Amino acid sequence: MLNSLRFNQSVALSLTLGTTIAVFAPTAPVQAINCASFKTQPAAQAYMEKYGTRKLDRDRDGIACEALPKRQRTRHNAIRPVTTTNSYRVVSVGDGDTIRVRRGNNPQSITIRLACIDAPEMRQGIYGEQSSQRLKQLLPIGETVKLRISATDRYGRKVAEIIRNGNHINLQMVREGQAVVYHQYLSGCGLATQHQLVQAEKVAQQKRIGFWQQANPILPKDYRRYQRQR
Ligand SMILES: [Ca+2]
Repeated sequence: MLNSLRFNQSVALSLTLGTTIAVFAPTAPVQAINCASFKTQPAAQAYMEKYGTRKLDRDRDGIACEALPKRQRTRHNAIRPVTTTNSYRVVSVGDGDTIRVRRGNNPQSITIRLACIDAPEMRQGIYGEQSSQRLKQLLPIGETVKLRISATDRYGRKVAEIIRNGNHINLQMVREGQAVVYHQYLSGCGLATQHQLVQAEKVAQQKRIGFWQQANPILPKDYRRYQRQR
């Protein structure tokens, strides 16, 4: 009787172990995901949008694996204008112009590129980290924000103006010299906001605050171009 019980326990244990292995084994490859796991940048982007894997975006600009080949630009991945204003919750902050948000109880978060502004790159001296830190203070995790989404960029990020408690965050970042105006993409914001952004940048430059403290500031877009040419 005792032996039979032991035998049954042993069978039950093996079955449990067998089941455990069968359940957990398939998840192992996910742990090893990195940029080498994808053939194209859009494929890596789609994976990151779904699972939020940080390893795919070490410079925290919301673009996964920028070194991977991009598919040819098609109507599908060109910038598409869409304008909606809705409430979202902050999930995380990347660099000074990128965040992730979630709408309602939707389990999937989306990447947002702040419209009309350009924050220093994370490798641009102390200014990239400072800008990211400031955006984290302005947009604490879990807070509700309103987004005016104006487009989807070619990396699949939503381009948006962000309002928290009536404060226009994109404009605030420019006021504090934590981001510069992205003049070539100014049309992503409402007309009144465009005017405010340009004025705010002039004042920040004159007062030499944040990024404008530098004797010879390199605009983030120029910094990225130099990096690409290296
Ligand atoms: Ca990136």
